[in-house]
Amino acid sequence: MDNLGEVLRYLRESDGFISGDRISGRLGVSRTAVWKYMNQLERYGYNIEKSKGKGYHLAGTPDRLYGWEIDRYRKTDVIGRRIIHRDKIDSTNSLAFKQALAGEPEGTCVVAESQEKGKGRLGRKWSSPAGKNIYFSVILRPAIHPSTVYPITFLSSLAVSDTIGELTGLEASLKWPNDVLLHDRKISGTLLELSTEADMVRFVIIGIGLNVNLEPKDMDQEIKARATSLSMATKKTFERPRVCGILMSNLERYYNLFREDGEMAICDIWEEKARIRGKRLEINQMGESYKGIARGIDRDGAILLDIDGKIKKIIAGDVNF
Ligand code: BT5
Repeated sequence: MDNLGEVLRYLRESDGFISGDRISGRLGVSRTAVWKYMNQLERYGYNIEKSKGKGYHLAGTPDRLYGWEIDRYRKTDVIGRRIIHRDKIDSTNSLAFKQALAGEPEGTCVVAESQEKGKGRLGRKWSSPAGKNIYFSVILRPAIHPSTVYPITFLSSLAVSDTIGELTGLEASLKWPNDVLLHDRKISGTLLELSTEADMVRFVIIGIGLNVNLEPKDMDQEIKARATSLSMATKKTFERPRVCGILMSNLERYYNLFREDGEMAICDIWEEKARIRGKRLEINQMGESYKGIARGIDRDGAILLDIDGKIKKIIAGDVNF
């Protein structure tokens, strides 16, 4: 894939056409090999104009989340250094989990154009139509105790919210525990899955769904009234590889902070950004409903709810809108 990425770079650098000779000289491969790369690019959906006298010209790029397209925007050392791309998948989290079990190193990402069984928390579904959004999962291997893993969800939401800010200038809001909202509608969710061994985390999978060019007509009835996307909020379309590259970069920045300064640093930033202290909330947990005033986030990611003067610590649940 490296040579293919290089060929694309040469095509993009040249304003008009670039000759087969030049490419073969720069890559140190035959002209027949260059011709084969062009055919390969066409199979991936690139529009290549071929002229006998002038050579090759890149006339169109497909809207696809290929790793080498994401690489153009990704400023990371670890997250995304290997990207597994699929057109269709059951769930990016499931494949990332399998890869991690088989020893895949930290940073590998699974990215898909569509998911047939996109997963939310607690067996819920993540609506994942093709070619519209970002569905991606990254394998992390932090050397931490399982009890400190939960704030990784917060670092993911923070990375998503910074990405939205960078791309649109809009301020997203954070909703406990894993939602990112824009204009009070859900635009992104994170699903954390982990594997542990004795007192250690073996690996964590962060799975992020981010609605990018999703339109109301693409939405299931269930989410129509509650979901939004970057394009719905701004009336613009976005290059998904760019969105993904920026997201990976922000994720790595927060992950480094998590490793260097610990989970509390992440919880503090999240708590501040979510402006959760003092908010009156109703939280559902396993069918029980609790009303109270949020007093903050504990270092394990739990919310501290003040119910008539008594603090209840809630580890997992959903805040009602
Ligand atoms: C989440 O669950 O928000 C976690 C979503 C994680 C999805 C990613 S996609 C890549 C990776 N691979 C996977 O298989 N999953 C991860 P939860 O808090 O339980 O929210 C689920 C609820 O959000 C659903 O019950 C719907 O109400 C709503 N929802 C579903 N699809 C949505 C979408 N595309 N946009 C906005 N809301 C959606």
